[in-house]
Amino acid sequence: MESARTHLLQFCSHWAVVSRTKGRTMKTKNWMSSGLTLTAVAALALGLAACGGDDNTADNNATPTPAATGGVVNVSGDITTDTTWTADNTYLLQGAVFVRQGATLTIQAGTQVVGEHSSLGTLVVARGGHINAIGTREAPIVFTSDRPVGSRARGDWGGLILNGSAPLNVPGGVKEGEGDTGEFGGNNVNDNSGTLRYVRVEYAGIEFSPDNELNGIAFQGVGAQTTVDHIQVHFNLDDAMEFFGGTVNVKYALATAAGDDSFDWTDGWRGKGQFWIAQQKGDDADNGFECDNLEGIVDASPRSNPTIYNVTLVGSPGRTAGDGSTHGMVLRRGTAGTLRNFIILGFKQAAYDVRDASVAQAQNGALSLDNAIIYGNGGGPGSGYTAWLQQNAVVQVSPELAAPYNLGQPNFMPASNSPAVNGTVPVAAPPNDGFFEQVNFIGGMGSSDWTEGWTTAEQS
Ligand SMILES: [Ca+2]
Ligand SMILES: [Ca+2]
Ligand SMILES: [Ca+2]
Ligand SMILES: [Ca+2]
Repeated sequence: MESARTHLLQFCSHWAVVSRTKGRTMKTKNWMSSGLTLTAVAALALGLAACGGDDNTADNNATPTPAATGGVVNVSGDITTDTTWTADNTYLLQGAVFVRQGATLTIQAGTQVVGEHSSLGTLVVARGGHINAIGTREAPIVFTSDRPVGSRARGDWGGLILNGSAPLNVPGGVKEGEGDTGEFGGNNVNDNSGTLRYVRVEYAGIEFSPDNELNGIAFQGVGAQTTVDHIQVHFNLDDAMEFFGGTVNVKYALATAAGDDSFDWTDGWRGKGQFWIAQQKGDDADNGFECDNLEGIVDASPRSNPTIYNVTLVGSPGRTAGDGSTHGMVLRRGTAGTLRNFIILGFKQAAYDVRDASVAQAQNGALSLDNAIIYGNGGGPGSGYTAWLQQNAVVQVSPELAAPYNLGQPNFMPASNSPAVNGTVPVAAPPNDGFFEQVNFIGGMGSSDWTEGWTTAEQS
């Protein structure tokens, strides 16, 4: 790795060039192609004064989406004491902003947080740090792009990263986050990183080095005492949500137009999920679920083994070329899991594909799909392990959802005569453990639209 000084010198020369052009694309291209890590770029952005002769530390093209009142508050570096962001301001993340150990960042309902494109704005909650982002249906907390409405796209800024100290299955049990975003993992199953509630993360996932993109929300070794419900990730360049080990539980999650997978897990994630919906946009997408135990060490312990009830995964059925919208679920590299009350429709290839070391998990029952509706997937209902299609209540029938493929006005609600609600497909009862809700429908939504009011379907 090059020295920070080398980076700084490169940065200064790049900045000198691009500050004359005042072109955002040019600026980012220059430092992304230099392969800098997120922290390095952030540090350099903070160290701009060292370049000399350029007093312009702001991106003149940035147009933060305006807040209701108040002004734009620039935020950079470390948050080391308890801090509150209020809804009357817009907070502009400049570079990687870290909520450090011992500090709590409270974000009021209705607050808008904007990630600066030019500096790879990103919010990282470090191990031992806390975030309390509690929005409401009427006043969600929105993390979004600094570009104007209508010009926003995947990868405009970094994303939201939570690092906890819950167990991973990687050698040594601790891992370094992508792009120098800090260590995560440990021994605390019940670690608590705070609360995310009625939170949207939009147009994030910036590519900070070739093939190294950020997730919308990365749950990295996040523990079970963390509270996460009512979250949407919209138009992310990489996965909408990815779980790297840990034990965090997530309820009411919407993933729309992700450039890679809608939900991804690896490294031994053992949490719970209920009421999840993914809608893919066929221009760019991979799998609805992409699920690993651990690449290279497929029997690493603890094994990825989540329990997930009530999910609707919607692909892009018009997609016939390229990589877009491939499988409903890819289950591989030794993952286990209990998957119940699923609807999987409209993927280019199979609804699910069980691969390599996960076939043995399916054969021994540690990985199972039951009580599900599978429909309209180009590659057929399932591949790799087909016994679920014969033995379990996995039914191939149209789920009769209102408008699952409509990108601008989606509606995932089952019709009253839908097999998801009329008893055609038996509904599995989840564990009665205080997390799961007992419901009488298959899929991520019943007769009440939990996405209404706080989510977005804007396309740019
Ligand atoms: Ca990812
Ligand atoms: Ca992925
Ligand atoms: Ca993928
Ligand atoms: Ca993956």
